[in-house]
Amino acid sequence: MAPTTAARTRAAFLLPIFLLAVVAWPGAAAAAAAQAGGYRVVSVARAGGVLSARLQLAGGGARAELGPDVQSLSLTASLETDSRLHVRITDADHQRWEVPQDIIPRNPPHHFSLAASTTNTSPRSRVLSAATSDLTFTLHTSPFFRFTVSRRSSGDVLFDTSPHLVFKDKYLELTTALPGATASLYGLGEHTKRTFRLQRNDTFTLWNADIAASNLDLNLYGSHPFYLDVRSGAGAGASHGVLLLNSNGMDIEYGGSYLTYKVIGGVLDFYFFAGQTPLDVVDQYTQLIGRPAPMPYWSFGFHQCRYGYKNLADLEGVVAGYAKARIPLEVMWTDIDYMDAFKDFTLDPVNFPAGPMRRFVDRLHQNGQKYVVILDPGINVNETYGTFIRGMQQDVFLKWNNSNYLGKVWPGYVYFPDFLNPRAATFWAKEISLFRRTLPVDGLWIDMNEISNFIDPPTLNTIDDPPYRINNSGVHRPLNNKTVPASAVHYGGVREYDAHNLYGFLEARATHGALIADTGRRPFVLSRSTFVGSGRYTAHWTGDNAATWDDLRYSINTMLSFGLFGIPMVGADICGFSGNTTEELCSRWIQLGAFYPFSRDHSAIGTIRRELYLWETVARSARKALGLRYRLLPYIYTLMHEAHTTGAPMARPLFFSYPKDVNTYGVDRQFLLGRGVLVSPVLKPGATAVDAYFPAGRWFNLFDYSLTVASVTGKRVTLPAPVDTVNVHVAGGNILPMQRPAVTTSRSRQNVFHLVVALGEDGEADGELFLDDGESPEMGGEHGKWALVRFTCGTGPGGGVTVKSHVVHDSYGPSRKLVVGKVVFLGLRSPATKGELAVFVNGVKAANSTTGRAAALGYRRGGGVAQVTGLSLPIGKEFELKVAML
Ligand code: MIG
Repeated sequence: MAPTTAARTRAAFLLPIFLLAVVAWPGAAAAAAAQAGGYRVVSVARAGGVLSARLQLAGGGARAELGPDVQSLSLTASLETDSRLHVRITDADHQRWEVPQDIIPRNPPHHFSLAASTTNTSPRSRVLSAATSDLTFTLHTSPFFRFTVSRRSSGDVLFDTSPHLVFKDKYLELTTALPGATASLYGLGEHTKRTFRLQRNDTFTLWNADIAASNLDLNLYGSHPFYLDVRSGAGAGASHGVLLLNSNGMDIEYGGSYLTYKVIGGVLDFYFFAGQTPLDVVDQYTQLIGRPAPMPYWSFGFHQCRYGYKNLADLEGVVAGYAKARIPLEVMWTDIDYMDAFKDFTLDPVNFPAGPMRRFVDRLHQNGQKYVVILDPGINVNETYGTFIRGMQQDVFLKWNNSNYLGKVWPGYVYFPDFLNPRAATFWAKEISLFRRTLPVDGLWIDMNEISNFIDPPTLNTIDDPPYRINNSGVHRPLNNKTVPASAVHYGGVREYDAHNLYGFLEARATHGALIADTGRRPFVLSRSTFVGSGRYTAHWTGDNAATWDDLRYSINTMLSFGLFGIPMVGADICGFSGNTTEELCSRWIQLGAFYPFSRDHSAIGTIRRELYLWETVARSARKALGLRYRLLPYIYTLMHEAHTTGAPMARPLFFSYPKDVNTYGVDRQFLLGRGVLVSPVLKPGATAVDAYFPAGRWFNLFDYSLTVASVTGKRVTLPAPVDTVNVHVAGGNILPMQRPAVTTSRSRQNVFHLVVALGEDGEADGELFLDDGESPEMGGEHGKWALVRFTCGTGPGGGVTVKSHVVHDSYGPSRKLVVGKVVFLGLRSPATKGELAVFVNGVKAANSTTGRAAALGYRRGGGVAQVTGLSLPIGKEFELKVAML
């Protein structure tokens, strides 16, 4: 891959540069450092909507021990859309590594879509702004170069760089001031953190590594140099996002009042997303990096995995165990145990023989269940192994010192496919296709793709060990630690040093493409390693957690972070991966894990088994929590569609729905599924109650429909949480499409729909339902067959309520056969007792007939629950259902 061309436009309108007295940079913590480095603006130009400047090193430069400074830099700033500002700083005279265009497609440096203009607000600055953009960019020219990004509507300064800019071949440093306590930051992964909101005085290292997620604060499997900044104070909730599009290793230091990027390569390529709601930010972010891949409907069922299943009989026993316990099992998985000597695309002839395995998978399929297996990237160096032979013939492996790089993983010595090489994707697809002829697996799990290596390659030069050592593994380990050498060379001469963090992305892309080509269906890929934009191809699990109460809690932080990163299909190993779980922990874990977007039980070899049917309380918790998950599947799947079209996370922090409520900014022991379903799990041993925060409004318990809270302000409430119980509430204002559950999703999909209408204080509610076959490659879109129905509910003057459906789109045949059979109203205003309700369907009073047997059931004082049953309202036909108070 050739790096993109550096910006070279020369000044069209040279401006005189006025050098004035030093004006102290507001970021006090780093201001003193301004003397140590910095650049002067030597020219500024505007061409169309793009502001360009040339910067010249001032003085002697900084931190000589990290190498010579780049003398001359070029900067471009452009408002690429109404909500996106792009600021790029690079070497003016030499090309440098940048994230390839085919990984994150983006505008050429001088493309612009907004008619932006520049103004001289003072002799010391130039402002780039556009009438339709809330973001403005200011280039400050004196005494040193720096820039600010502001929000026009509020005057808020969002990004405010220090004049201390360092730009060397292998070290870039830039600091921005932050307003301290009024900025709440989220993102910058992947790490296991104690809190979801980033804590000050912390360093975030990004360098993909096979480090167990049970380790706090270390660089883990993926790299996402993106943060969301939510401001409190006046105009609370105004949010913006910042991406540093850079694949090199880096440390990001967060000091509360500043953020410093220390990056060992690439360019300073910043994107600012204006928001200003958190949902706007992820929408704008995923517009750039790519929308999350649609996941097949079945992938929202429950998954069971383990490292250490012994043989086929073991797998069969697990499948039978779930059936017997009446706990839904959608997908059975197998870890590396199935392989012959851990070689990809082979089957252990003794324990997992091909014929019986094939019949096992066929039986799963007949039963509406699915099968997924693991793949590791390393291909065993073995002259009798077909995959290896073909890989050699096609010359697809990663190079080092002019031969294939020899690493070591489970199968022993391996070569790694170089997924930057287009031939590697072809090779990989062919192997997957061949393997699927033996065993028609439904999805693929790609592990160890950081790349994980059991040997530490030697450190030969300053590429393997650059002058600035990022805080790899928490102790500044060399880059090569437990991975392939940074001096390894990819296709096109690309150094592993630059592309290291992209490997998981590239393997996920190749695997996704392979599955689509081979099956013609919507792929399911689960990848451990990810980068910016991986959500286009893959789901993610949080890696090797431990069976501890802390890791149960931290799983929420990582899940919510991946929602911000555009990878909404995420979950943690339920019951804990390493160590021995306990009945109580496993019980609480399935209560939480039933609401992870990706819900899978997984465990490590040598630990005690933890399938959900093994303990009575775990089984009870599972039936209850997964029962609700399966009832909510139409809602969850609709969230997938929303994620795919707008980037909205499926599991969201509370502030996504309540950005004005600053009390939500630190909440990370609860989360929302979509807009209005609040999950408040127990995260402590021995607890039979849970302290939960409820933002203002009404909240109804989704298990018994009782009104738990109705408050005009946010409220902390202690909720009962007996051992088999998780608290899940719906906020007033939401209509949830639900369906009668079944043991598999293919069956639950055929069942009758229910609508739960949770009325807000204003007597209104709305919601939507997306439906398609759940497995076509496209979800929605121009050519797909799908239905989108919007539901609204309003309250009339007499207290009667009317639900209307509005068919937004319908090219999905079954939508006219699938029906709503029941509508449950929560929070009806005036007391209704049995016999006092009249139901009208499409204006006609529905008698006790098949079209509408009306009943007011389970009415409770304060709750106002009324249930209309016996309906048969086709999803694909508009309807109006009125419940009048007589
Ligand atoms: O070296 O395949 O994170 O889920 O069970 C360990 C065995 C390799 C790490 C994965 C884990 C998986 C395990 N793998």
